[in-house]
Amino acid sequence: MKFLLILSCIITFNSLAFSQPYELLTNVSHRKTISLNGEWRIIIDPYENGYYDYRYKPRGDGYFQNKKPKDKSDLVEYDFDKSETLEVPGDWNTQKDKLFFYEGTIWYEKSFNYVKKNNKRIFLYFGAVNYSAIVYLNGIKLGEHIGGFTPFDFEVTNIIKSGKNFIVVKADNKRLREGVPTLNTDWWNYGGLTRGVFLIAEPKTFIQDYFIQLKKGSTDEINGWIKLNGNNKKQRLTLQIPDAGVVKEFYSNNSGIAKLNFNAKLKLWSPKNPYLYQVKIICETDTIEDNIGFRSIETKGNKILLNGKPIFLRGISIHEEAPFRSGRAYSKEDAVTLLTWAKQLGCNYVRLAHYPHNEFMVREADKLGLMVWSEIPVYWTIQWNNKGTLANAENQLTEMITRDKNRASIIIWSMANETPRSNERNAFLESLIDKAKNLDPTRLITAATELDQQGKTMIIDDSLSNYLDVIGVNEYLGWYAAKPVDVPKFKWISKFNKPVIISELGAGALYSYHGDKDTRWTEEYQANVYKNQIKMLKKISFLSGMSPWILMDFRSPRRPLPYIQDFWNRKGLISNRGEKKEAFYVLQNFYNKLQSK
Ligand code: GCB
Repeated sequence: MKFLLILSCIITFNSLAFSQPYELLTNVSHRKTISLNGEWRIIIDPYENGYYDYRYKPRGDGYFQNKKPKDKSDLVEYDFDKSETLEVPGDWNTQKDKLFFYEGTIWYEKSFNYVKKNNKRIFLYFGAVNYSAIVYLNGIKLGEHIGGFTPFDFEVTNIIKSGKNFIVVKADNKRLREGVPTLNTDWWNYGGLTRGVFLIAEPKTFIQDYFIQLKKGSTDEINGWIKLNGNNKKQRLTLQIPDAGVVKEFYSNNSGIAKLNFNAKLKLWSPKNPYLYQVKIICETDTIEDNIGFRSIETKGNKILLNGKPIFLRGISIHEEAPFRSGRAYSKEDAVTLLTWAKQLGCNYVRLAHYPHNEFMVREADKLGLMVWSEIPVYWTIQWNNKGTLANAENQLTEMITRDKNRASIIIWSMANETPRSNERNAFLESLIDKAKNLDPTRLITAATELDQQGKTMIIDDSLSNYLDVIGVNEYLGWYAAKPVDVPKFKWISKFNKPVIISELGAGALYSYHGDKDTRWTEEYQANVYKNQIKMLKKISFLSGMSPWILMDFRSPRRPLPYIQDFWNRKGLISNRGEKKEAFYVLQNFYNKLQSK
């Protein structure tokens, strides 16, 4: 035991050197990758036996060693090679019945062959692991990551070998009071390696990241930076945007950063013309391409301006729930299905709730011309006084913005959803807002704030709004409060001269359950709520947009009502099997009329 303890100390100490993910590589789909997707071996480990010893200390000989008995008398109490499998990407809950409600640790193992090239640096990239991950390659700990919806990577150049290698990941989706999100959410806690896993090969000095966007408020001045990673930091770089006739040269400094600032005559990206330019960055040691749209987004009084002109956001909220098969959505096909439904509804905008969705969603939104609200899971009752919680939220925010800051579709970063008023909350969120503005000075900042109700008057007065560019409010008149028939009688007051988006409204209905409009859960009831909401919304002069709740039914442990919910939140305008409910057409009709105005 003593020996084991010493060994475990050495390993824990050694691993500290690698304990953080590497700086994030962006635009992975345009890099040289080898997919590690497919079948992974798994061990279900509710007691974390593969991690802790019987004194609850991290074991030096944990499952990450992927051990085999040395001889016939050797004791090894696990065997990945004989264990069951799960598909990656994919949540575990919907792949095996026994894992449907599972919350805890599952170990994933993947063996693969690799041919090493001397002049390359190699990175191991995870699209997302919910919620926390500890990652090992060939028995060596690479690091840990917390947060279930954002990517991370590790440099493995010196650990990966030619020949056989194995990766082990301890994925744990235990909910935590101090977590982001915290214990309580209204969506399924899908666990596991929910997005793709890739090896990325790069030259010794490579283009790690870049920010190529129009300067705030401008429609012809590109402002940004390119960042090189490696020893050869000072280089000559060329930026080409062939369709705009742009060929510009820059020099990176000692830190590998080249600042960009130049004018260009551009076709602007908009929902009507979602034009994406091919952008090429070339340095002495590397090149990378991307498809980038250019547009400006600002506010003026209570209006949102896209490319300098007021625009009303005809939106819908979307969870990352897979259409037809259910489970966490992860593929391009999932993204195209969900966003095509939004287009059919007449949307020019989607709210991707309540966490950063996979990259296909924002890339497809770019192509389809849908503006996007993207948010982090700072939801309900976060521990506002906990510094670790704030650092965790800041990290998720940083990873979201780092991955998606070049997507024209994204116009708004959201910091939080329905968080209770307090000074501590404001301080926490102000800190996130500062961070977001620092990382990306071009986009608007929002949050779904709290409302006050006095009789039939709704008052927008949450002091958090002082720090926001656009105010989001969720209201469920006709469902959680007030009768549908009374909804049009409600008046709205805002204490702020800022644009307001109704970021949620809605009602539940089981597809094909029919009755009169006063019977809960019928399609008629839901449609009636939408009709009355529309009557009310038309009268709110300062309204700049809306994203009713929600495009498609989604799984939630808070929704047990037998025969109706069966653990689905039924507020979808479309059922989980892809069937459109009556309310879909009510909203579609309203959006079509708005468009033709
Ligand atoms: C809300 C939450 C959302 C819930 C929704 C509901 O206000 O923001 O996450 O799913 O209400 O259905 O109650």
